[in-house]
Amino acid sequence: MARQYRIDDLVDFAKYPLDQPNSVAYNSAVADARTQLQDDGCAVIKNLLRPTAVRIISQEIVERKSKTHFSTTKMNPYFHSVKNPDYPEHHPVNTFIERSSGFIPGDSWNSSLAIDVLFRSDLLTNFIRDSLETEAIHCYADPLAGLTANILDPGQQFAWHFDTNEFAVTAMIDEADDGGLFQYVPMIRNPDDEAFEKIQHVLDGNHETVKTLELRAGDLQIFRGRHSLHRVTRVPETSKPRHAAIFAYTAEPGVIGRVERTKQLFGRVLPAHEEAERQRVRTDQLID
Ligand SMILES: O=C(O)CCC(=O)C(=O)O
Ligand SMILES: [Fe+2]
Repeated sequence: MARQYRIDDLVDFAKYPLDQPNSVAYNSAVADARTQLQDDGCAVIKNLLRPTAVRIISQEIVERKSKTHFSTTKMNPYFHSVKNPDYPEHHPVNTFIERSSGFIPGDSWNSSLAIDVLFRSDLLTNFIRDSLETEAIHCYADPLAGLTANILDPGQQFAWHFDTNEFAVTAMIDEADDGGLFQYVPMIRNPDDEAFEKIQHVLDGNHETVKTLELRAGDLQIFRGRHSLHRVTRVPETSKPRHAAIFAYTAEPGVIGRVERTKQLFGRVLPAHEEAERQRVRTDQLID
């Protein structure tokens, strides 16, 4: 399908010259993002999107809202909903919290849409890569989980969890009037330490280590969600819905999500998921 939008229709290049990586403005934006990411695995790029881009993407999301897969379940931070007798009762693996939000899946979009142009833009990906100080990043190859919109309708929340992909980028499109806040605990675990005690402390409601973001429509958030426990707080019944575009990237190319989690998030799997289960590409041994 023909592309209607160019990346500079969507991102204000006067403010963020993604096409001029040697410019002072580009380098100062990258330096700022790097500092934020080094400090706590999360960076907010304020007003990256033009207001018109926010309006266009909001409409793209609203038009596809009926495709949202809502799966109201109680889940642990690893997206499991069934008790595991190998672990104690009072343990993150056996602590289940409501997740009532939903995703519009990756196969709802097409290349004519602004949301897709943004996700697949090499210029934006380069900026994210430079901010993360990494060699290369790749659009998450999962056909459902790569490009999604996270939907929190009034009354809904997204429970504490870890992501399976190394990095995620969120473009806030429609913020809630109240609530619907992104909260996280920077780098609470690492590949050598599951940090179950620290995680349980947060799940028990102790929030000294919790940070809260003030994301506004048009802001971009770069987040290392594999190691930082995070959630979106409940959107009150009185608020308008919260819509965020979620761009998932991986350090390695060709990563596809697990069958079980894909079913839970999207209610179905595609042949690519079954195939990937057989030939798994993973970069760590964390429980999920
Ligand atoms: O909507 C957000 O801000 C983040 C959602 C999230 O954590 C996720 O999709 O894994
Ligand atoms: Fe997440």
